[in-house]
Amino acid sequence: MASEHKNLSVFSTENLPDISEKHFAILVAEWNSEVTDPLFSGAYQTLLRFGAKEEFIHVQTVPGSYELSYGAALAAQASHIDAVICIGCVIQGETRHNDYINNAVAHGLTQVSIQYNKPVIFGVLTPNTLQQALDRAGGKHGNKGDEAAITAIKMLGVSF
Ligand code: RBF
Repeated sequence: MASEHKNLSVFSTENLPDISEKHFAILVAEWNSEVTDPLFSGAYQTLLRFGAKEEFIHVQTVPGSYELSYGAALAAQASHIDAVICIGCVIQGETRHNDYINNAVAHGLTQVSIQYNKPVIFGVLTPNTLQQALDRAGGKHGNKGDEAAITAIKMLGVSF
């Protein structure tokens, strides 16, 4: 998990499932786009790197992270979508808006995942500062977008 001392984008990529026929939705919040753009690029490139087809990656922006839940619900209810990756960045401000947004999105995405039985990945940064966010969006702590994509791929390999 996130740590100041570890590059988080070092992860195991052994035994990943074949995703060449899988369809992915990537939802990207427009707020803090200097952070969400590189997170998106990381997720997109990682899906391609591990075998996803470009034409099977469906990208949609939403205004802010709060809107990710609704976007995820629309994506997850689409029968051809296999996994949903949600990208956002909510930076702590002087008021408690970040708590409300973060809690709402975390619960919303969990609910969508369970309702539609599909992986819905929480690729939302919740930093105290913009610098902390940039450090995790292709900076010194790696790119959480890469990790979100790997998590989606791994979850497609989970079955009982
Ligand atoms: N959306 C984000 O994705 N990141 C933010 O840091 C963020 N900060 C916000 C701060 C305030 C005070 C408000 C009212 C909204 C903020 N939003 C942010 C937008 C939010 O996710 C959503 O788009 C709007 O609240 C409209 O539903």
